[in-house]
Order: sequence, then C-alpha cells, then structure tokens
Amino acid sequence: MSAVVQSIDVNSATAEREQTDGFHLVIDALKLNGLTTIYGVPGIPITDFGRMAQAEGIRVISFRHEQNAGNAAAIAGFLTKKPGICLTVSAPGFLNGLTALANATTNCFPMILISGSSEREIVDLQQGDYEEMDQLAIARPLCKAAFRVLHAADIGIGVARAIRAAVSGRPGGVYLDLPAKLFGQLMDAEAGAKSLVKVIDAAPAQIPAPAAVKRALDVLKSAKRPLIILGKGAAYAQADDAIRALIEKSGIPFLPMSMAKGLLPDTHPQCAGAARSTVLKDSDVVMLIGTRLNWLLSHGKGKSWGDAPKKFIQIDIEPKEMDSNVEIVAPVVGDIGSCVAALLEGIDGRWPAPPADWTGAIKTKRDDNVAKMAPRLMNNNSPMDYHGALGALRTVIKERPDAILVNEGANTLDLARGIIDMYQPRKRLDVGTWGVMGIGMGFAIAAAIETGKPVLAVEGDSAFGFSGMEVETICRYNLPVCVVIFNNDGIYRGTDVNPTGGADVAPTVFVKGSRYDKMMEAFGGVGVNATTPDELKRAVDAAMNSGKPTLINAVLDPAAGSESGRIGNLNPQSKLKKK
Ligand SMILES: Cc1ncc(C[n+]2csc(CCOP(=O)(O)OP(=O)(O)O)c2C)c(N)n1
Ligand SMILES: [Mg+2]
Repeated sequence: MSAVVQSIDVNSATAEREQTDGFHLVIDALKLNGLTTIYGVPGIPITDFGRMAQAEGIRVISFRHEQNAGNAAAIAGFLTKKPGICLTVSAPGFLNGLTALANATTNCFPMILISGSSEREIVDLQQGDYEEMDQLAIARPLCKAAFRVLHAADIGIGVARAIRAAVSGRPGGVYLDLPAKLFGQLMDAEAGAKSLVKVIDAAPAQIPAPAAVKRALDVLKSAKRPLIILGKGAAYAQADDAIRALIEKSGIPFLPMSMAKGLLPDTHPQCAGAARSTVLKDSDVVMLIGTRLNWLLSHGKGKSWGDAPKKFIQIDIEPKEMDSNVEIVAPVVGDIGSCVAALLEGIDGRWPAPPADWTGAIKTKRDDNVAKMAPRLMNNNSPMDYHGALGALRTVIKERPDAILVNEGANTLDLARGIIDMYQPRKRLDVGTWGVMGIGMGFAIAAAIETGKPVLAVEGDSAFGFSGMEVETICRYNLPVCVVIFNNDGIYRGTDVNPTGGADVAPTVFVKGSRYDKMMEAFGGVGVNATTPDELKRAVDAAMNSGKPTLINAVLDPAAGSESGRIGNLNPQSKLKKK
C-alpha cells in the first residue's frame, strides 16, 4: 500500500515539474534578459509573484509607495541602460506608479511598469471588479508603448517587446499589463521554456549618415565662438571617453546640463558652467549633444540667447527632435556613441583651436564668478544659509567624487546644481525635465542598489516630504544613503504669513523647527541635527565613512531662499492692484 502511495507522489511531482505557469514564465523571461532587480509594492494579484521572484534569485525591493518604486526603476534604467522594473498591484497601485512612468518617458529613462490587473471580462463590462480599471488604455498616452499579455504562451514575446520598446531608439517608459488570471495559467514546461525570448541587441547602434557628419563638422569648423552643450542623453550613452576626446581635441568650451555634470569634471579648463549666460549669449555655433532645446534652454531663442545669429548642430537619436524650437542647420541623427565617434574621425591634429579671444573671455568670466562665490561658500553662519551649507557639501563631493548626489527642491536644487562640482559621469541625479518633486528617496535607493556607491541626497524640506516614508526602506535594506534636509521651514522660504491674520499658516509654510532626523531614528538609522556648516560636514563624513543610513536635519534660515529658486520668472503675475 505504502509503495503505491509513494509512486503516485513521485508521479505527481514529476508532472508538476513538467509544468510551468504564468508566475514562473514572467520570472524566467526577466532573468533570461538579465533583469534581476524588481522595485515594487506587494498586494493582489502580485504578492506571490514577488515571493516567487525572490525565491528564484531576483532581488525584490519593496517600497512604501509605488511612485517611489517607479522612480527607483526609472533611475536604475538611466544608470544601467537596461529597463528598470517596477511592479505594482492593479488600479490604485498602478496609478501611483504611473506618474513615475510618465516622468521616465519625459526624461528618456528606460523602465517597464508591470502591473497586475483585474478580470478582463468584468473590467470591460464595467461590472465593478476588485480594483477595476482599464489600465492599458490609461497608460498608453503616457508612455512609449503599452502591452497586455493574455496567454502564458505569449509572456516571452510580451517581455521581449517591452524591453525593446524601453531601450531602443530614444529610451522611455513601457507599460506591461498582466491580468491576475495569467499568473496561474499552466503550460507544458518545455514549451514554456521555448516560448521565452532572449532579446538580442536590444538597443541597436544607429549610425549617422556620413553626409550629416560632414555637414556638422563643416559648420563647427566655421565657428568663431563655438559651444558644446551636453545633456543627460550624453550621460546615458556611456560614451564617456569619446565625448571627452571630442571636447578636448576640438578645444571647444562645453556647458553641461544638470545631469550631464561630471561627464567631464566641472573643474575642467574648458567647462563654461560658471559662465553660462555669457556662452549662451555670445556663441555663434552651438552643438547640442543629447540635450533638447526645451524650456531648460529657453527653447534656443529669446533674451538668454542674445541677438547675434546662431547656428545649431544637434546630435540626437530621435529625428523628430530636429527643428522642434529653432532651425537646426546640421542635424546628426543616430545614437550618441556612434555620432560622437564619427565626428571624432573628422577632428584630427589640424583642427583649428577656437579663437583665443573667445576662450579667454569665457575664462575671465568664469574666474570672476568663481572668485565672487568663494567667500560666500566659506561662511559658518548659524542658522545656515544655502551657500554655507552647500559649501560644506561641495567639499564632501570633492573628497568623494565617486559618491552619487541626488538632489531636489527649489533653492536647494538650483543652488546645489551651481555650487557642487561633479567629477565623474552619471553621479548627479535630479528632478530632470519636469522639475518634479518626489524623486529623492526612490533615486537614492536605486542608486545605492545598482552601483553599491555611497549616496548623498540633498533635499529641500518640501521635496523630501513627497517620498520621505522611504527612509524606512533605506533602513530596512541598510543602504549607504545619507539624506540631508535643507530645513528652511517651508516651500522656498518659511517666512510667509497668512494675510488675513487667520489661524491657518500661509500655504508655503511648514511646522517651524521640525526635526526630520527623528524620522530616521524611528527606524534604527542615524539622525543628526546640524546647525552649522562645520557640523553638517562632520555628520556627512561620518555617514559616508560608516555607510549607515543617516538623515541630517540641516537647520537653514527660514528667510534664506527665493520664490521658486531660479525660475521665479515662470510664475504668472496678477495684473490687479493689491488691495
Ligand atoms: C510633483 C510636484 N509638485 C509640486 C511642485 C512645485 N514645487 C516646486 S519646488 C517645490 C518645493 C520647494 O521647496 P523645498 O523643497 O523646501 O526647497 P527650498 O526652495 O525651500 O529649498 C514645490 C512644491 C513640483 N515641482 N512637483
Ligand atoms: Mg524648503
């Protein structure tokens, strides 16, 4: 009798081994394509999926809110050139992740938002299912591509399509809808394995046309006052050596956009970062590498670009980008690595150095601005002002150039961008194209996980609030993240008053004297209250040396800071006379 039972057990075990299901096929498809980290929040219908993924060797990082998991996936994509994976539950979890997906698409970061969804039959008849929502339709206009897989046999193709859509051409966000029923669908294991697709050459090189390269070189050579602007597309390309060679061999001054800082050190003799307004105004030929002429560059026209006629050369993988705001006289369409390599071939020993009066004028301007700033960065005021606090953090990054700097806020962002020099590529991660608040903790967590490097997150007190609960996540995974909160009691400043004299405080003002450091202590991390730049520097150094999760409440003067940081001019103004 017992022998019979045993043999039945063995048979059913063998039968089980020979079957697979949706859960395992998704896991196998991700692993087959080297996607071994998932950022997400568990719940129906993906809780078991997360458990099984962890059991199968995928690193599953659980967050407190999907938007932060989505931001983590997005920046993982930027740092690795592989799509970051964000996993959410249906309807509300999906919507929470969607902001990050849209932001990733806007910033050209490759990511895949995988959301479980409810019963199709019930959703489509709007019969009120648990977390009912037509997620695919909602995601579609907000990302590069959106797919749904209904049959286990299509999981391999679905994942492959999502990967290709995310990383090929201009990278971006992709939505992958996996209905609850799919996960449990059984399939013959061998057929299942065969149905998986290993994506070959997910982001194929796109070689620029030789004629386009020659046209660009001719325009560049004719310049009297040339300028190269590097964008985060150039940083993403990981063509660091070629970009550096192009700049150094041509001798042309360069201006890094925020997340391109460090591609070449900000202290490089050709860096025009501290002479930005001069080079934008006075240049005659501008070569854009992986940067768009959007609002961040005043659309390539108007006051900040001066009156002198200007010719633009643009290197971008997306042909539709050309002429988006002004005429591009020399479009070079291709991937940045291939385009820069092709341009480099034309820049030989006979390439004329830019006229000395141009490079000299930039140097004078830069040296002047740096000298003007220097004493302000050395002040040890208490409460701190932005310059004193940032002077201390500037030294931290100078001493630890491989640390990753995450940065968000208004004044906290704009002033840190200008003051903290970067020395290595892809070390500065910030609010990007939309100037979105809330990327802080998601970016910091993924940066630590993907690179293993120490992370310094410099956060406005308002900015931090958007993702602050993730300090628990930082403690839970014991990540080497040091969060510094520039606490000026509010949004832009902490000094506004309610004009009516009523009990409510002004809309931009927070609780005065808050101690954000206590939040970190609640989860076992290190909390520090710093009131001077010296104290701040010591606390950050200790955090970086120990690698312990740390949050430093940096007490700033509530009156320090200006409306909207550097972009106050974008606020609409009332023409009515104030009462
Ligand atoms: C998602 C989102 N909501 C709101 C804003 C508007 N906004 C811009 S900066 C900012 C916060 C600025 O305050 P803080 O982070 O404390 O920086 P500070 O200027 O005080 O240093 C806000 C709410 C935004 N950019 N993104
Ligand atoms: Mg603030």
